[in-house]
Amino acid sequence: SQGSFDWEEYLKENDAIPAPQSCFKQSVEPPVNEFKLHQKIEAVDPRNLTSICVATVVGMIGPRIRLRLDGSDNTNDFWRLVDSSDLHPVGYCEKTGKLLQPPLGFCKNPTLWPSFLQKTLTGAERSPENCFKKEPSNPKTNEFKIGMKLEAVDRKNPQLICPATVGAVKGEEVHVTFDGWRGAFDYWTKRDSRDLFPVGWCALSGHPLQPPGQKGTAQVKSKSREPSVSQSAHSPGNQSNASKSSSTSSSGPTSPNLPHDRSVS
Ligand code: MLY
Repeated sequence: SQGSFDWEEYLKENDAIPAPQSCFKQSVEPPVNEFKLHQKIEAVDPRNLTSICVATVVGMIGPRIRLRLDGSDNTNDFWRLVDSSDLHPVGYCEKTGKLLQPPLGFCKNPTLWPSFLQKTLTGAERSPENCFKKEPSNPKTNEFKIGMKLEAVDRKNPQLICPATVGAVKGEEVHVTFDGWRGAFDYWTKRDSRDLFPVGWCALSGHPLQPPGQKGTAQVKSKSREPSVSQSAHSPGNQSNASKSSSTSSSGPTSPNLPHDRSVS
């Protein structure tokens, strides 16, 4: 399905505008991915942000790498941009006087951590310094407006980046709604989240972009079954319930199919 989605056409059809680049904590030129599979790094444990752990690069897509914490199983894998400040070369903790920690849920007896650590690093390839790119600076002002389009990580399927719409803005947070999906994937996040990208970012960075879903895209011109639904009703609140109707033929994805421990950030 990659390449079958055309933003330009889609924006026209939906009479929508993209959120400006200046909204995002992303560099204008996506960073180059110089990591290699199986290399080891030090990374902030996503479930315990004060802790830095050894991690292995187990996958990559465009400028994003998939990480597995050494001593943890594959159910806690997570994705990071190569310019994430959560990533450091092996040796970072030692240099900065921090302790390398076992991951939350370390698979062995904690007393075995020191020997596990030594073993896991011995002979392993380490990502060189040049792989780690400088994190972009924070966007200064909140220019997100309801209805603006963007590309966003699907946090329930974090390998995916999808067309999305700003559903609401509240203080420093934005409500990200996924185009063509019924609300089960939507989330609130800080406006400077690394999971949000300007329209065109995937194309620029060589990352696949999912096409929008098929479920009644209550966008601008909805020949809607819900006549009173206006564009602003697409915004926050009880969207997932409001848009669920047993009489519709669309079978939106339901949470029981979804992993619960995958949310990134
Ligand atoms: N297999 C999943 C994929 C859902 C992806 C939704 N994203 C793109 C918003 C499902 O159909 O439930």
